[in-house]
Parts: sequence; C-alpha cells; structure tokens
Amino acid sequence: MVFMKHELPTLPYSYDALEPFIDMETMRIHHAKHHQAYVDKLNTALEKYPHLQEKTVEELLKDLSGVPEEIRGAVRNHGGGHYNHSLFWKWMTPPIIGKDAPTGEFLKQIEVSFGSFETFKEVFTNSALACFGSGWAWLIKDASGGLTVISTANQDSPISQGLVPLLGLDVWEHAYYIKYQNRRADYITAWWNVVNWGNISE
Ligand code: MN3
Repeated sequence: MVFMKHELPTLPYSYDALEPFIDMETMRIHHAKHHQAYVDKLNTALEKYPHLQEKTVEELLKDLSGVPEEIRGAVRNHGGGHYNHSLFWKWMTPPIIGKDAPTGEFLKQIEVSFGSFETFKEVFTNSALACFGSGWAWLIKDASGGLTVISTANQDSPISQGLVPLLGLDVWEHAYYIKYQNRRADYITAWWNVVNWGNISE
C-alpha cells in the first residue's frame, strides 16, 4: 500500500501577484509556512493509520466521526487548514479591471438569496468582522441548494457540516497582520479586489 502523503499545492500566481491588496510577505508566509505546517501535521497525524492515508482530505473532513478519536482533533484542525487554504488560494486572483463581480447564473443565485450583490457583500463582510478570534467567513450552498453566509471557528470546514463552500475568507490574524495589523475591516475591503469571480462561478 502506498502512503499518499498530502502535499502543499502550488499557488496559481506569484507571491506578489495580489499586491497591493494582499502583500507579498503575507502571501509567502501564509502559503509556505502556515499552509505547509497544516499539511505536515496532517501527514504526521495519519502516520499510524494506513487505511486513512488513502482518503482525500475532503473525505476525511466529511466524515470526522469515522476518524479515530486520538487524531480526530488533529485531522479537523490540520486537515481543515489544508483543505480550506487549498480553496482559498484558488478563490483569489490578481485584480482584473471589470471582473470585480460575479456574472450570469451565479449572480442570479446571489440576487435570489440576498436581494443584490451589494447586500451579499455587506452580509459577508459583517460575518467576517463578527467572527471572534480566528476563523473563516463563508458563502455556502446548503442541502436545499440555497446560498447562505456563515462563519466557522479555527479551521473548521463547512464540508464537515455537509455544506458546500463557494467562497471563503480567512480572518485569522496571520492572513493580514503584517500589512493591516489589527485593521481587519481594511483587509476585508482590500480582499474584495482580488476575489476570483470567474473561478467561483464555475
Ligand atoms: Mn490562514
């Protein structure tokens, strides 16, 4: 049996590609240090459990109760960190003029669920601001297919609750402290400029 180690995905852009909104130093440390640490600690947690090494991180997180109690917390935290960040990088892109909002069917779904794109942004921003301590704000699709905004603590992933994350924002201080210090609101405002609406609409 081959031990399929979890690996740090390469970024789809360079560390300085999201400047000036997300700075190069933050991106470098966030990806090469923080995300790498989640990957390493997930692999370490799985060392003693060969049957779990064949599963994808998504499969592990969707069925945390199937993970032995001894490593459940580690899989939830580090597996969640690995999975959430892998999505997070893809949800961002160097800012493209004129592509700063969703279009087509996805825009329609947002309008049905929130009334307007501007209202959605407000609801999502407020959720990201209100998230106490470390966590994430999410746009998710629920079981009935409706779109909702939620937040989760730490690295808890919506997929562990049976929800499909369509967009997520990391509001851990490590995501913004170098450039924005305690100004989470400024980080969120800047982040909207680098959201990859093309990717999310798909
Ligand atoms: Mn992070």
